[in-house]
Amino acid sequence: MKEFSRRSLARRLAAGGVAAAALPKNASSQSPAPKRLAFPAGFKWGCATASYQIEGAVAEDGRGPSVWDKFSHTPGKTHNGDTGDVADDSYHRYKEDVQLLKNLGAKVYRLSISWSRIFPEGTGKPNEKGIAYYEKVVDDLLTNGIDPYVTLFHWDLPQALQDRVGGWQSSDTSKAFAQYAGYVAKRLSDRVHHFFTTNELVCFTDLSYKIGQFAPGLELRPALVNQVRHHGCLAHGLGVQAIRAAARPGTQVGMAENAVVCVPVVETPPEIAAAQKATRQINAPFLTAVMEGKYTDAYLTKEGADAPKQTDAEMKAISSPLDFLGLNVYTPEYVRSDDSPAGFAMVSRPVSFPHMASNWLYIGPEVIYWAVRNVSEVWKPKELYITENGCSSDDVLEKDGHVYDTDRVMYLRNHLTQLQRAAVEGYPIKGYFLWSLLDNYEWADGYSKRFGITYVDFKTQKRTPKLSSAFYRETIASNAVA
Ligand code: GBH
Repeated sequence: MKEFSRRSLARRLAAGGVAAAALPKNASSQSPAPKRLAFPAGFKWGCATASYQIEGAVAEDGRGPSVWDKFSHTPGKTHNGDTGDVADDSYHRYKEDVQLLKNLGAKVYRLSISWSRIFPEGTGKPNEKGIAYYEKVVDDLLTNGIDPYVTLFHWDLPQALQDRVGGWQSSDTSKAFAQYAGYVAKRLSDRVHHFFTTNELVCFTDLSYKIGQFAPGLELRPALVNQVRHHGCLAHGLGVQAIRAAARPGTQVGMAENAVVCVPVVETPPEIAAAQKATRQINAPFLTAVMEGKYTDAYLTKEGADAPKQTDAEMKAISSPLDFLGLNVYTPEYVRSDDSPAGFAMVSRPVSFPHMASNWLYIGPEVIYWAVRNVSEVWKPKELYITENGCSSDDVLEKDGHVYDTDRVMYLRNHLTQLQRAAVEGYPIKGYFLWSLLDNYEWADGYSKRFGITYVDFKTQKRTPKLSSAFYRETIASNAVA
């Protein structure tokens, strides 16, 4: 495996780098490393992936189809008609991928489980081969000193549930999720100590049932969409209860949410207050409901007759106390104070606002500081993790065998600098999962967008750690921003 070693990278930079050239004549040829911004001792560094994006092996060992199999095989739905049929073939190459993590020095790894490997029909009889696969992966991680963090639902809903009950249009799917979550917790909680219920409520509800950009690709009317959102929240809540009931004592439960991150346009008390008001309002159908056990009056009033139908028992389940909260953080939304009753206004982005290779991925590194701080101050969660952060880049595998993804390093370095700021200010941030370990199947964008710190040649499945891997390894080794 060709990769940057800590020493050879240093040599390369010293030989040809600007720093060496700028040194006074009598200085040593090795310029000292800048003082690094340190993270608290024991900070958990890792990477994240998701089952459909990396596994492939879609028809193996009894796996049932998911909505993404059907959607990606429907002409016109994904870039170039790309599917996750093979993806990174991690189903067969997981040992190699665990070694990539080990070489990074990762302490933790966030992986997701494919529901339809465990319950091919969504409910009913579990498939022993499905659970056996994840037992193998988890055991290999543990053997290599890496603590697995397991996401139970990263969008690959069993197609059988879509066909039988309309997927997230029915609370039967929320109940089916709880059964599945409880079953996995029972089977794996002897070796997995952290579970996430759902990944990004807005993506498998709004993007999937309102905008139709993600599987199953529906465009429902507002009342139905609000009900879908509610069923997503309910799946999370019933899932928390089912995991607690089935898992060994001490098992920690949380969720991974991409709450809209409201960044104050200027860091002054009135603007910060506006951003925090916005945080509650903008996330009303999702994280606010989970943290507060009710939909905000503003949300219910705005939706009127289209508001979700709900019961007290459901809202109680939805707001089950969590051991930790995971935040997937990518892009800022800027907020300012104003004199409206809401007390805030969203600020639109100038056309010139910079973004990464994905058009939506606007770069505002302070987003990660404000994600942690707003959520901490508004809801006071016990513990926080960044469950995803990272970016796409138009990576090129150079003739020398390396990928110099300097833009990704820039993105990561600046986000980690802002995360360190939150950590030293004392917010309860415990760890960081970089998205992603590998280039992978980027949903509707297919293979056109690479998010990995490891380059994957999708023809040969050859893995090549990029420059950003060397950056991340150095960061992990020093527990400080490299
Ligand atoms: C996360 O979603 C996912 O959890 C992960 O699976 C994914 O690979 C990763 O981020 C990178 O995308 O095309 O303008 O309509 C992040 C949330 C939702 C952001 C879909 C981009 C499409 C915006 N994503 N959204 S647009």
